[in-house]
Amino acid sequence: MNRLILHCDLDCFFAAVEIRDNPQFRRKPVIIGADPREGKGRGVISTCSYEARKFGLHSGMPISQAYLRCPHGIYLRPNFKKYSKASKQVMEILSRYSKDFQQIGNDEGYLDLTDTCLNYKEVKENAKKIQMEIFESVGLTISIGIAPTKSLAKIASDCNKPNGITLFKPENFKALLKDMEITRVPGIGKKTKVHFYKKGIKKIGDILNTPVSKMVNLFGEHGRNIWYIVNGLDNNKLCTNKRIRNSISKERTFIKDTNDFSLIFSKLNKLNELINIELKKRNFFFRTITLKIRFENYSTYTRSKTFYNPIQDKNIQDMIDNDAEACIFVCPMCQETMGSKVQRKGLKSYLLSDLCRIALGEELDY
Ligand code: TTP
Ligand code: MG
Repeated sequence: MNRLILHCDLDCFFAAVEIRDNPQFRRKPVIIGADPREGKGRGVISTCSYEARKFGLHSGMPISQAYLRCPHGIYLRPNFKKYSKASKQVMEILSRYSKDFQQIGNDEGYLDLTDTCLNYKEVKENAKKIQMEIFESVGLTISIGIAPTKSLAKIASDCNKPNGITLFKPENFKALLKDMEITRVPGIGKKTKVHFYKKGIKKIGDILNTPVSKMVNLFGEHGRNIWYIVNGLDNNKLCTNKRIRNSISKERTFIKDTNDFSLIFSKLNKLNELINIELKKRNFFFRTITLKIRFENYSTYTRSKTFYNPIQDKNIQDMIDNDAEACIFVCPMCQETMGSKVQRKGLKSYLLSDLCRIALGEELDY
């Protein structure tokens, strides 16, 4: 029996919440992220409305570049409390449509309706009901992909954004996929794309026309996984466990580039204090510390350290200080420029992950 999997993904989530609450922003380029400071701003775009995307703006783009392309846009700082509330409301609605529900991040989820719906007509009706209910109760639009596997459903939900419903049936999905860019496939990003292009694989059809053995020869196990995905043969189940929070992070961008290490470390210590307060408040232990640094050209490096036992240690400050130093000095960019003046610009963040609660087995819901 073919499975009926839905992938539901809110449209331009953060921006859509702001537009919902400020109808005067409708049909305007709305950009959520750092303050653009008339082109001199630091940081990046979190997301933007579809009108802003017409100017080439997208998540992760430096806000200064966004301002150059779209100076008349409406630039807003994120309001996470509001987004978190909307996310919870949406997830609650989705979870009512099937006991097999998996939330991904704050604005996506999978539903398995194989046991609930008899045919495609019914599953489409359910998708429409979901869209209506979310629009009426939360005021947001959501795009839905329906397919026999999770990965295909994810590709499908992206095909008719915003507010679309896209159905891939076992008998037609290959024909629908064949002319699409390979970057539509989960697992092929900008970097992987280059390797595929070098071997002449540009469209999903090129993968479909390549034998799996050749995909393995060319790209190893990753090639095999990609081949399985586009052929609808990956059989990943939904992980229906309650979401467990497994990291806490804080990050800041300096207003001006800096290579003043005392300033960098004092900022890092402040972030550390904030994280420690949160750890204590929630009674978390952790095993891994990750540091992230971003340079003036937006190249970003992360370095992690994992401890054998979970810790929640007052002296963690020292460890973080030492690791910060290690992190900064192992950055390839620093190694390249060692000896000459190192342009270490803008320490951005660090996070603690692999959190454990002191009461073993207890899950944290957030
Ligand atoms: P996405 O679902 O990736 O993006 P989106 O909902 O804004 O747009 P789309 O219609 O294409 O689905 O991410 C959900 C939210 O997560 C997004 O609204 C803002 C946040 N986010 C960031 O803060 N930074 C990022 O780099 C990305 C990708 C998302
Ligand atoms: Mg989304």
